[in-house]
Amino acid sequence: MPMDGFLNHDFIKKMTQMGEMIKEYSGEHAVIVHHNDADGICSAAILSKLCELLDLSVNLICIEKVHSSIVETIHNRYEGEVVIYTDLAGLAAEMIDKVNDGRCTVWIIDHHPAKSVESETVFVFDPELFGVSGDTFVSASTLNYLLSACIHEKMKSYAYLAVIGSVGDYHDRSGGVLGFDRFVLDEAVDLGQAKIKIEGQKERYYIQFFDEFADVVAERLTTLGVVAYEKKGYRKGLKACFEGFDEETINEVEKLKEIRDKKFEEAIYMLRNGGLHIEKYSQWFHVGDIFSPMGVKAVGEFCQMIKDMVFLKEDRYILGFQNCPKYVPDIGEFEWDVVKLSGRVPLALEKRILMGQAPGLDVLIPAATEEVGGIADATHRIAAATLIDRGMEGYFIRAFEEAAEREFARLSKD
Ligand SMILES: [Mn+2]
Repeated sequence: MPMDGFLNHDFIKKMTQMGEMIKEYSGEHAVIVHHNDADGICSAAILSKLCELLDLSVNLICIEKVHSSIVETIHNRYEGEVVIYTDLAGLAAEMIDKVNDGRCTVWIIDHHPAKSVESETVFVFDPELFGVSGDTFVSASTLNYLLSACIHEKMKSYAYLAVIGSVGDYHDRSGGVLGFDRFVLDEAVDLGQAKIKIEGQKERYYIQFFDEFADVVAERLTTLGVVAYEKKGYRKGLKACFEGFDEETINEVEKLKEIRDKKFEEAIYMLRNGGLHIEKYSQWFHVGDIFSPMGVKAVGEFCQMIKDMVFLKEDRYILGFQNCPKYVPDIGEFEWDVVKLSGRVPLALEKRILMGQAPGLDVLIPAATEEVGGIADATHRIAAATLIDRGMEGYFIRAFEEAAEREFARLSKD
């Protein structure tokens, strides 16, 4: 099926325009700022390959969250060049434009809910701006793959990376990947890069290049990127995208998983012993530094893991805070005092959100974040994250509760 088969022509048109813009870029160097999970790593791998084919040398910067001081440092260091943000920053275009102040050309290629910006230098390419759910139908890897493949024919060899990114973001949660992710999966199958296997009620995608299933590869990449974030584990993940995994790396992943599991057990113990605070709409906790040296995506993974455990209330939003380390491996030390917040929902509440009976985290978290002057960045309906200043946690919870009160009242009126 050609891509024209998809209904959203504006989206396809924008992709072609964006492709033209990238092809015509006359610089010699590009900076790729990417997220540290499987989707972010695969996105960076796809884009760096494209840059290589376009004769652009590349600097890769892996960050966990977009923050104005990180943006400031990057744009200072690479003034006059092109900075590509991927698998993050969709909602941060305005802040980036302000900090950038015309210094760099900025391309934001993201699939999280986004806000576009009127700017001469900052361009946002995000399916959410066209009414296509980036949470369900397009991973950042799929987006980068489609864009890259329309710029350079050789990029078709990397369709398998898009499949891994989609699975990494759980876009197969309904039993198989859908929409644009599906389109790319079909392409990978046609090109002999992937095979679809049905196990029970669910599809699994066998990736020829890795001689392994996409979910297994995605978990390895995310583990390297998150648990070994401080040690730049994502670099090993990026390398594996083109060279495969050697035995040493596979063993390292196993050790990292043990570290993660132990830390998570400690946190569960803490929650079961008074660490969980119950509000009217939410249940929340603060892990402080106990997940260190894991990156702050750990608190999101932790929320995901515990969300249906019996000690949690099944009708309340789960909110977890983790202190952000001051050290960003690819950039250096930062003078900031911020906490990461991750939100998830138990299954019963998830169903109500998806049926439109309860507000999603994509509404509540940005609303509460704005109240405390933070930056909501990656927010989906049933999974979301944000950064706020340390010390504002209590205010955030209050703002979240108020937003929930308001939104539930609105929904019951409709
Ligand atoms: Mn993603």
